[in-house]
Amino acid sequence: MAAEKPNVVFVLGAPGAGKGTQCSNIVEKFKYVHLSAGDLLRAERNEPKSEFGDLIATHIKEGKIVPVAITCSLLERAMNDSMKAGQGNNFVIDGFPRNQDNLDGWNCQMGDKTNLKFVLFFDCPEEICIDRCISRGAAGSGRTDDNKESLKKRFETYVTSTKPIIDHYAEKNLVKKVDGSRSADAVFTDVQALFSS
Ligand code: UP5
Ligand code: MG
Repeated sequence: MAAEKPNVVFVLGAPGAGKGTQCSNIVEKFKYVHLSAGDLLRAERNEPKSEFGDLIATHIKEGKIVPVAITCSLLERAMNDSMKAGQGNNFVIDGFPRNQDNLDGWNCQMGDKTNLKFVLFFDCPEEICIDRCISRGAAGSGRTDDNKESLKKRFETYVTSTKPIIDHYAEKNLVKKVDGSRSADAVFTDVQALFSS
């Protein structure tokens, strides 16, 4: 890890709330590297040599959260690779931490090595989120979890496991909440204001 601690913004919200879309916007406009925990897990799942491929595949399809040791190691490796490649040390970490196991694992492995700036939370009603993911699936996203059955489970997991983590950070005054139900451009106007301040 570099001498200067990397800055981290966690980006949380329900499935389909717009985390990935807005992280792409953030990277275009600000000096941030986007690390999507979900993308890293999907890449690891597709790696023929990975010992975790089957476990990750099942967890994603069932909307369950992969054990933190796997996710945290993927995130740490991606951060190190990115810093070695000279891409800077500001990271938006998308879709993590999403349960208590994630939070504890991150704090233990990465807490002292990173500087958590804030948590960006996209608040968006379930019906809108589900419509977005179903449309994305219908348009050929290829995601094994963009179907009604998986989405029901993803939402259950979000409500029971991830929302308490957002509440935990809110208690520490670390959450910046944005209404994610509007157009992507309108959402980004608010996001920009947060990153510019
Ligand atoms: N869209 C986006 N913004 C829009 C807007 N404002 N108006 C209209 N449409 C909008 O957007 C979703 C869709 O909506 C897209 O088609 C987009 O164009 C459109 P996106 O930006 O992708 O939303 P996002 O919140 O990123 O939705 P995503 O489906 O990626 O959320 P999830 O949190 O469910 O997915 P993730 O990839 O993070 O995780 C998938 C699974 O991996 C989890 O269920 C879990 O099994 C596993 N996982 C872990 O186990 N641990 C982790 O740490 C992370 C993931
Ligand atoms: Mg995403």
